[in-house]
Amino acid sequence: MPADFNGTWNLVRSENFEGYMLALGIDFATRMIAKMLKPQKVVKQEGDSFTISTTSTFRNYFVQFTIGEEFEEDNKGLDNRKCKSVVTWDNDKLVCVQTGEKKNRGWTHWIEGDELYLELRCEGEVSTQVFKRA
Ligand code: YOG
Repeated sequence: MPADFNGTWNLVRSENFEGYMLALGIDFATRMIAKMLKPQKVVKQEGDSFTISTTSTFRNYFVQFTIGEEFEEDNKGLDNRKCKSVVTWDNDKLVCVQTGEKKNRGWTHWIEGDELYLELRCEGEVSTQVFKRA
């Protein structure tokens, strides 16, 4: 029985988001705004089908996927690159590989206690974001 990520989650802390944004080539002014944000995630999970919407006062991002099915991801409003993405289960972790111009790009979600974790990877940088239920 895989983990249940359903719910509304608010960012409570993060590590090295600056490094991750630098690896993505996000400009200084945008990074200054982005690092102040406290985004909210709404995860809807039905079996192996997911929608994740991430909203903030600055930009919003929405992604929809089914486990094991590669999809074209357009990172509009983020770094604006396109990539081919696929999400799989690694035990109770949700692992996304984003193949494109940037090496080693992807993310992993998992739940630890009452917290939702998101590890963001790009090139040599790793950022961790932690969310709590709203
Ligand atoms: O989440 O892919 O939950 O897609 C990554 C920001 C900041 C915009 C956030 C807006 C990357 C300016 C989404 C933040 C930095 C900075 C709120 C992470 C790029 C631009 C949208 C993500 C996955 C997994 C779902």
